[in-house]
Amino acid sequence: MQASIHEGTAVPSAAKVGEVMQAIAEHKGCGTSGGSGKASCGSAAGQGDLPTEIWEKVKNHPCYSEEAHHHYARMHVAVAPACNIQCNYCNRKYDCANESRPGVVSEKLTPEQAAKKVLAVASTIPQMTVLGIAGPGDPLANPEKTFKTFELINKTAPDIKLCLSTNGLALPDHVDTIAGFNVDHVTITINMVDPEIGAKIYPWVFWKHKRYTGVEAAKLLTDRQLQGLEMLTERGILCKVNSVMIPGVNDKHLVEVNKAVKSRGAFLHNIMPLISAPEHGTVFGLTGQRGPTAQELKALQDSCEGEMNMMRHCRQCRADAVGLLGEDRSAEFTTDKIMAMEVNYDLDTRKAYQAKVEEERVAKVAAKQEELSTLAGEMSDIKLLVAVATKGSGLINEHFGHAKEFQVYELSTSGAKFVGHRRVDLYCQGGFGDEENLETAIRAINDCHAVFVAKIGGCPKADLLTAGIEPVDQFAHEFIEKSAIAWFKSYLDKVNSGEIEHVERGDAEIRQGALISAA
Ligand code: CLF
Ligand code: SF4
Repeated sequence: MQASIHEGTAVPSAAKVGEVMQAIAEHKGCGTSGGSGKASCGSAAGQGDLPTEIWEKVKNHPCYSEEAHHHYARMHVAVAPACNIQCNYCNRKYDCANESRPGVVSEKLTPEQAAKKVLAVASTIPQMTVLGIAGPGDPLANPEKTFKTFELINKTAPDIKLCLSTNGLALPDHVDTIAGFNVDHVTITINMVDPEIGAKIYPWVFWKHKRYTGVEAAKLLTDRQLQGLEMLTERGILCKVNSVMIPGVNDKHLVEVNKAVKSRGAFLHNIMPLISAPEHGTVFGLTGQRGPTAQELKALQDSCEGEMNMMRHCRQCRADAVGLLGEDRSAEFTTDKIMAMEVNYDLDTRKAYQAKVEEERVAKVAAKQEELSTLAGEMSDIKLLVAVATKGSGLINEHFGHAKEFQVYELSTSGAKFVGHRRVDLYCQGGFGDEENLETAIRAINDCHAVFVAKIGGCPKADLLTAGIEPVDQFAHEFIEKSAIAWFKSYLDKVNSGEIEHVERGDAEIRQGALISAA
């Protein structure tokens, strides 16, 4: 299919692209939103040191801006079933509504069904700003379906940003088409730049009617991925690189990957944990390959942060995910339901809603800055983690027992910095608490000093305290960062007065049986 070229998608001049990419390379802070006063690309207080054209692209993209992910949603449409490579962490053979792993979806869609679904979701969820194609296979191994979907959405819902995630093998062949469709955001999953390491991750790739294996396959893949990355950044398209951290295979090597992708103009690096269990039926699951612990993952992300912007809020979404990152509303939008739905796509309503969201963001950032000023002059090396139960909007607005995940913030005299999230199984089972799930939830946040909740019952409170984690419900329905900074200030006061002694916490578990996605 020949892509239609839309107005306004002209390739910028080389000089302009050079300026912008230079600014990207120098920019730090996206996805970290620290309280250090350093600009964050998710900050509603301003665009900081970001060029306006980049700011416009990231400010309401939930994956490219950590701050935006509290407010804006994305959706994926599963129009791309085939894949042209095999990853040892992927099995697309079966679906489970409670699990997400590479390629797991409930329904595959035609481009026409996908376009209808986008309109249905956009009418129901006005904060849905981004449509991504991320599988269940590789979007560029299914170029007709992928680009037909983009064409239809460009026509019917032009305010929605288009996003694409690929393994990169076919990328160099499609860069011009991607640019022609005004796609501003492309993710490439790059797990290695050394074919010897790649041979341990990819058993084969299929290229120009031929199957390649071993080091030869990995060499072909890495060459094509890096070529595609360079071609995209030359055209001013924002590129995010996803890497799966596989302990003992590529964990140490990912520092080198980070340098390689930064030098080619990547905007953001997202290092995700391998989630691997035998029941997933993947090669790594069946051979007992473990994923990283929470501390191992954070240490690697921290070590790469000096080099470039790191994403830490990825939820490793399903290929048909709908909603805010961390929530999944895909069951509300099955094909049957969409066909029966009265779709009322109203741009004005969407804009009005988003204007309200922007007001909330400004208020949130102002509250954080005000609280941060109370830490001025504090001298302490203490850094600690806290967990937060939230339904979104940057508020502590979820009950402990209803939380499906906890967001994790690092607190220091620099402020509150989002550093990750932990998925957990529901503790509250409607009238009673599941003790086993409580234990796994505590293990998931075992590296945290406190957990901030809107409400919590007596039993879990006691168990958390026994585990050394302070349940904090005094900031119910208040802003997360402002509250966390206020709590940290009082923690420091208690340490300084000798009322409590600061102790380091242990490691935490990343829940197995969550998901991995090609996105
Ligand atoms: Fe989807 Fe990916 Fe676009 Fe986001 S997801 S195609 S960039 S709109 Fe986001 Fe999901 Fe992580 Fe992907 S949280 S898996 S990074
Ligand atoms: Fe293909 Fe993605 Fe699965 Fe890898 S993870 S085999 S690229 S669908």
